[in-house]
Amino acid sequence: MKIIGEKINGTRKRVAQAIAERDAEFIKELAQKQADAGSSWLDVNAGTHPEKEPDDLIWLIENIQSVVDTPLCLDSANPAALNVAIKAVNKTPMINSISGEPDRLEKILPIVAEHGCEVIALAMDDKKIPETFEKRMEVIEKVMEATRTAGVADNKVYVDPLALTIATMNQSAIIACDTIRAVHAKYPEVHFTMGLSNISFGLPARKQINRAFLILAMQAGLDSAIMDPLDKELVAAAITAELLLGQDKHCLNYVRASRKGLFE
Ligand code: THG
Repeated sequence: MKIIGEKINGTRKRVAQAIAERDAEFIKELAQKQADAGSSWLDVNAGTHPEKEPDDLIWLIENIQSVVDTPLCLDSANPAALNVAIKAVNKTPMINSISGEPDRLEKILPIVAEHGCEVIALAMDDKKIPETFEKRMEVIEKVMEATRTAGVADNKVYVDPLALTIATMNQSAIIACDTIRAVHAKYPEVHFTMGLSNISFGLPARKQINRAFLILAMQAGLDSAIMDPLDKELVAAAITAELLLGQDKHCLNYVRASRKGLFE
């Protein structure tokens, strides 16, 4: 289970404030903590207006890279911002994201192909999220046709089945898991990820829901998630689920986590 640390996101109030005030120390600390907690990538989302986004992304990237060497996951739908950001990174980043939207495929996929990036592919098009796993699968088939044509290997693609909140969509978790299973059956090399906490939006005790959902989705084939790496119980759930799914040879990772006090 690979973690994409979610915390450097300008849609969060405190991060928006740090970006506006150029509070570098706050961002560096978020980067350091998430890296120390075992993140494989750090998501970077400036969450600002398109005109400000390139400058803000560069500022974030430079500060993050001054303290950690964890690869970044550039979270933007803005090709201009991505084109600028990609020149500022020290390591090949993951791009978050493309989708079935023709505009994104035309403008973002070439960046991915040129730089050999990993890329998150959302199971939606033109801002519409299909309501059945079959329709999400159709979108992903279209996206995979495009990534293959662009020369992006299947194992560089991370499909995001999109988990909408269970508060308003009773079958949301099931649909996400079914989408993962269907995509995996047809494209066995493809990876999966998702914004885990979407599932619990609008409900109390969200961490409880996020944790149970992570385990269900891992059973379906989820192998990475955009999540809070500082939530110890969530990380503990991931490591334990991995153990039970036969993904932890000789139980080494589980035992190491236990020795480090993760389960206390
Ligand atoms: N899929 C993909 N990318 C994504 C998402 C997705 N990027 C953005 C988002 N969804 C995932 N990232 C976050 C980042 C932070 C929080 C949630 C999702 C977060 N949420 C808390 C909350 O909502 O209560 C706290 C808010 C706060 O601290 O202000 O922190 O689905 N591909």
